[in-house]
Amino acid sequence: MPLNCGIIGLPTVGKTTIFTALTRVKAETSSYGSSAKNANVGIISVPDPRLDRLTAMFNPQRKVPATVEFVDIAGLASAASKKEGATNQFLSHIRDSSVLAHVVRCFDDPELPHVSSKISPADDIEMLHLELALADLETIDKRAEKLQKELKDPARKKDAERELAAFAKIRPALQEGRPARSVTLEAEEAEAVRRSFLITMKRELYICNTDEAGVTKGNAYIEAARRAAAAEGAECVVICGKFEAELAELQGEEEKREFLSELGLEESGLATLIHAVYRLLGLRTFFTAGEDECRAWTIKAGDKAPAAAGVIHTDFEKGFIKAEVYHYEDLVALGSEHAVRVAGKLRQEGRDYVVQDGDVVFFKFNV
Ligand SMILES: Nc1nc2c(ncn2[C@@H]2O[C@H](COP(=O)(O)OP(=O)(O)OP(=O)(O)O)[C@@H](O)[C@H]2O)c(=O)[nH]1
Ligand SMILES: [Mg+2]
Repeated sequence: MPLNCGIIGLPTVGKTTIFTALTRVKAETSSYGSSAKNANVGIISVPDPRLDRLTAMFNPQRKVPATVEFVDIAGLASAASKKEGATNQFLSHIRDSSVLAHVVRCFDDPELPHVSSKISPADDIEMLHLELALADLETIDKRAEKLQKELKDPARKKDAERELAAFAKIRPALQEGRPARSVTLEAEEAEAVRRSFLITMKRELYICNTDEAGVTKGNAYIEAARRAAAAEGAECVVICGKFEAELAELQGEEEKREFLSELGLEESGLATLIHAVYRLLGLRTFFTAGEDECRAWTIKAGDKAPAAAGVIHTDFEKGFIKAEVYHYEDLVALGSEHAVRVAGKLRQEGRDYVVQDGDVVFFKFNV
């Protein structure tokens, strides 16, 4: 299952513009709230210079980067929350996301009215959070009824009690419009509450959609969004949707670099965003490299060798025997896989080995 990032935000803040720039999937932008429309889905390759280097060394038939799926979800205004169908659709797309990228409007454009009378990132963030918190409150209330019944079943009593204890702590936060993830829970409560799939438990990062001047010099809106993000310990990425859309149209790498450097940028907003998503989810990349294929794979920090093998194929995990591992840096330093072997940098690792970011791995398994 690919890592999935849901793009959320109020209407007409530039979600679809950013989505299209990132994924190059053509989607309809709007000048009005399009809350009834379906979500757009696009898969992007994770840019990774290490994979480029591996490909140059192994000269394989295929180069396969890691991927992230982006889902562009139509904006939800509080007015739209009264239209039940639109709200449910909006919420179900959010439920499917592994992480949320919350787009906040940080540009002025008199031609393009904002849902509120004025542009205020802090108020916008609060408005959307309130909607999500209300949805979770509803989930909690429904689930609590079910858990009351489970209390009578000795086999399920303990878990039900833990989940209800978590609800008791989470409910007051939600009532104030604060996300469930901001509440401190005991480890067992946190584990139990996972079963209710609360939206506001998902991690969130912010995308300030700004103009070209905003990207290079910043502005008061960005500062306000940054403060709101910092208050919850969240990351904040600054992107110019319009600029990224133009950048995505360019074909050659050279041309792109020039375009970026004209604005004094090193990396496109896309790369910045993906790296932020990776950090947020604690993701790591390992590689498989050979003559037929060089490929980047995504795992979670702390994943052990069998779990990493399972990302490639469930059979690899089931029949895991061992992993042959060396590090990308050693390969680059020594120049070839053969040299890595000779230098004794290729190790045999077992089930308990925690795969590291930048490991090049060959799995041995039997089925
Ligand atoms: N000036 C300016 N306009 C932008 C920028 N990004 C997007 N827009 C414009 O804002 C309008 C709305 O953009 P969309 O990308 O459709 O916004 P959205 O958030 O997907 O809107 P909904 O799906 O209706 O919620 C379009 O006319 C875009 O061209 C930007 O950075 N600067
Ligand atoms: Mg849109």
